[in-house]
Amino acid sequence: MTEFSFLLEKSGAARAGILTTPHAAVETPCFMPVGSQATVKTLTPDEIKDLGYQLILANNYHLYLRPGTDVIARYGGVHKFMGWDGALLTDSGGYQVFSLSPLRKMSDEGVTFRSHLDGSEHFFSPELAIKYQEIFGADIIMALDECPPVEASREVIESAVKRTQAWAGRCKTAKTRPDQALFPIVQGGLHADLRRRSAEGLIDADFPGYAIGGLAIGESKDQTVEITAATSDVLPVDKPRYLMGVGSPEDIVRGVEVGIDMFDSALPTRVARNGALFTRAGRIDIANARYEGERNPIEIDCSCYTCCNFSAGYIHHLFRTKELLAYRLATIHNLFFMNKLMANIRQAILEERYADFSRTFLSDYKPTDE
Ligand code: PRF
Ligand code: ZN
Repeated sequence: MTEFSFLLEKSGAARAGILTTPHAAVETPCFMPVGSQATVKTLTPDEIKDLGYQLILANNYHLYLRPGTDVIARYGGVHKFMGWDGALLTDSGGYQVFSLSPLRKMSDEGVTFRSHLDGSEHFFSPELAIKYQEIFGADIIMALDECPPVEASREVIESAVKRTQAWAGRCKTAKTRPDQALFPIVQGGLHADLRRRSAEGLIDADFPGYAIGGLAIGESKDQTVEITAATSDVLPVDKPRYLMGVGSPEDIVRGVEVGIDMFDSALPTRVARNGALFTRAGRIDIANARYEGERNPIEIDCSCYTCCNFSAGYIHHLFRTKELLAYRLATIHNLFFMNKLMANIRQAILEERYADFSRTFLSDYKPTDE
């Protein structure tokens, strides 16, 4: 597959590279904004590009249920449907079936689930997850996996590892499009030995990149980092590593430290719509009374559209009055912050001062402002 490649510019614990896909070349470590329903909430594709993003994420589960594969097929895929010409990754839906469906039944064949929208019954097999993702046409597609809750027994997690590996093989066999890269997903809960076994089994089947799933689902942040490190350690050096569903600025800085190249999370855009804005000193709550009448921007030296044009007091007013512009301006600021963070991370790696960067960032950044 010549349309897909990963060039490592700097390798060590923290890595910097360039991920080339049919629609765009992406500098790593990268953060992917989430657009589950074929829209990064409140922004246009032009705005996402202007913020510096070349790769975004959509979801097989959401798009399969609504508007459905037939509708998207009529447009020739998600890119044309949503007017996005950059790179796109779709998640397989395995995780969403677990987190959103009110009812599901797993077997080796696949998973039967009920729609969270209307209760209708549906079935995903590895083969169908690939079939739908081929219709959607993302640059990177994900294998169907089983993601048990963190507190599940070792037996349940061991069986999920086996099933996830068998399903990755079936996804690879089912795949027909040469212009899409398929990533399998490492599971194994908080058991370092199961993580290693899961990774090694997938590596034997040789994929163009590997994802780490089943984390950031309720365990402590130290556990997330520890298991990510143990998994990352056994993954091939020359392939991209994607930590699914992570996340926050502080989690990304720690993930990069243990060798992760790609991240996605709805958190920066979701918390923005609740008035939680990222700054170097941590998250602020713009609805707090302390911002009433504030004439400075959210962050004095931020060069995002929001900070260049509006005061923190004005954004505070928009949130207090629930004006729609509030959600757009807050999303723009947080996504600008995330992109700037990734650029700073990358530069620090290239200049071989990532340990310093990480220490300084984590000591300055307070996850919440109270
Ligand atoms: N599997 C899939 N998608 C995911 C996860 C997973 O385990 C997670 C867990 N953090 C987020 N998104 N397929
Ligand atoms: Zn800003």
